Amino acid sequence: MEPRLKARQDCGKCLINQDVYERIKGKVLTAPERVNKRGMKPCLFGKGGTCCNVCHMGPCQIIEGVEEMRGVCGATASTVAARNFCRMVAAGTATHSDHGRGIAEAFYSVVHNEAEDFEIKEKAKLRMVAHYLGLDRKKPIKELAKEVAVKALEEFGKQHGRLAFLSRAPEKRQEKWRELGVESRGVDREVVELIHRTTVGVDQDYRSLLKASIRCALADGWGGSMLATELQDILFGIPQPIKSVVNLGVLKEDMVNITVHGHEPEVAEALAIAAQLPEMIKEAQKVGAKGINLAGICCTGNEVLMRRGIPIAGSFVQQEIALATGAVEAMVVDVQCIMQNVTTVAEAYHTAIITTSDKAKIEGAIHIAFDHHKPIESAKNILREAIARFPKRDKKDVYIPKKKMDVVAGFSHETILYMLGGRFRASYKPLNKNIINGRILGVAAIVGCDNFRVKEKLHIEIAKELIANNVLVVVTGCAASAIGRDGLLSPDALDLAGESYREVLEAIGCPPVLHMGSCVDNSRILIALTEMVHTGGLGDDIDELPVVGSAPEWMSEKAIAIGNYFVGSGTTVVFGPTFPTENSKIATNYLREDFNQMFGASWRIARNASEFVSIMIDHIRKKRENLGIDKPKPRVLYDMAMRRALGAPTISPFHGLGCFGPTHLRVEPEEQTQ
Ligand code: XCC
Repeated sequence: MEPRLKARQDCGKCLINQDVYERIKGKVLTAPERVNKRGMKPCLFGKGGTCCNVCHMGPCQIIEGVEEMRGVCGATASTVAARNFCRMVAAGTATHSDHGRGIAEAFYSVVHNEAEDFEIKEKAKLRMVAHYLGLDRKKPIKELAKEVAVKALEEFGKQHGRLAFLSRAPEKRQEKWRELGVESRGVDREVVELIHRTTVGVDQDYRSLLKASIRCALADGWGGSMLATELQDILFGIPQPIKSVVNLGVLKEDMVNITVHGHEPEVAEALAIAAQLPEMIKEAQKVGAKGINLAGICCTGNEVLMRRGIPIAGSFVQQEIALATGAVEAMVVDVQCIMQNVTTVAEAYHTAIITTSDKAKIEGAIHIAFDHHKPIESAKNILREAIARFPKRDKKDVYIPKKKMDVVAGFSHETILYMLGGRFRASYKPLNKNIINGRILGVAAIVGCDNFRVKEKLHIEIAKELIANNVLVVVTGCAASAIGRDGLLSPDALDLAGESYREVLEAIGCPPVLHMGSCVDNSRILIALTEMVHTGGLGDDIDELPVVGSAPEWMSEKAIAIGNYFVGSGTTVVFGPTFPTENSKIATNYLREDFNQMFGASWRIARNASEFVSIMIDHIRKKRENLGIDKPKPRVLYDMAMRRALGAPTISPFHGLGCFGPTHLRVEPEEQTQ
């Protein structure tokens, strides 16, 4: 193995755009300063999961093993830690799933001709989704789309049975879920039930609580998130590799700069269309700007980067300093991960913070409700507000750092299929083959947030070391932006890959780290893993694959929901540097050992980059050993029949659309276009 990279001593987050931070110091308090100036460290009970505040006899601080330090009601540390963990899973599931419901509602309006401007872009994908929703995929597109809209919305409120997309998982995994009784019913039902279990005097067995958390989390990964991703793809297009740029240097001095921030792509898609309209460009020119420049923040940014190549100005930790460039006319936000402080920072400049969702208003912001029946009209209103701010920009205040980095994004699981297998034989076969022959050691995901409290640049250090060790790395969320800033999403980073991995990459021509999208797009990874299982040679279930996940700087509850659905689906995940059940060894051990018994995957904790990489690589090696592919294989000599078999892959009707699984259906060519 290559030597491990040394951990940095300085604060990675402050160094990202130190020059901009210096300029607002003393003017406005920002998050990195608050971390230092708050005067107290995070509460140890709260951080480790043993502060109980589900009733008002407390909050009770619990110490495991100390009788007097159980809750007033007698709640143990393991129960309280498990409850708090469950609440995070429920919140994360609710968040992704309400995003999914929002897009399902928009989809419903579009296909029922109640909305202008958007239309179905991916008909073949619509048919695939229809099939998994239990519909007759051969119906005419317009009729089918209406049925898909209704069915998709019903998935949220379903009371019985199981979520439709669970049937996309490998057969063995589905059996496991059935046996363990963790098949999710409706998304809403799982969230409500899990919250119910955690209230005073309900479920008081950490084992029962933690097992229930899987049922809820699966409703996120294979439910709300997957529906969000699939419906977004159908409406806005399946991402394909696309070049772009990341970091604050994407802002333009001579243009009206608008950052789109949050998670749902609908508003940003409409803004992207409206910003190109000659009438809007003229309006911008009238106030002295050359045009309108859109740039993304957080996952809304990832959504429009993946599909349109719109540059990313910043990740979660850069949202305040994007405003502190003094060059942003408006920050348009939808939902999630928007720090309340953005309005305070914006007040120091000419910038408008524009909220667009009735679910997410911020004191001090302007609210322009986005009407998904009239997306472009709504977008124009937003653009006009931004354009009106341009003349108020104070040139003395403007400082746009030069730093930006080229990236290639847009690696949907469909793209990976084509990329590896070629246009006519799209398949995961080459990936599996390269894993089996050892050129690729395994696959690792680095996902989730970046975090002001984490000093190291963990994402980058972990990614560098993994690719140097021939591990294929996929990324999503703010981790992807962070890794992009350091150049690892560019084919120019090939030199950093281990020799055998580099050979594979050179043949395909892609970067060593693949950007697979936003937070909800982690569901793309579930499908890619399922494809690897179906392709063969790496076991019959996801837990047999030499793959591992990580969220090295997680901060949002959503990350816990994501981690939990990966574990429930058979992928071990490594989180850190802190973990929300740590104060209860019993609960934490259950997540590691007992979950491993049940799901073939566990939650692991790492404190620094080196620990992350050790756990991840050891895990991949262990899986390789179990599969018997840890040693170089003797050459197998093929006879004619075997060669013929190699040349006759099973072509799925949903060729290139992912997750066609073991059921090989026939689709007539005209079905693709009707
Ligand atoms: Fe939020 Fe998705 Fe985390 Fe970034 S990564 S800080 S959740 S935007 Ni999902």
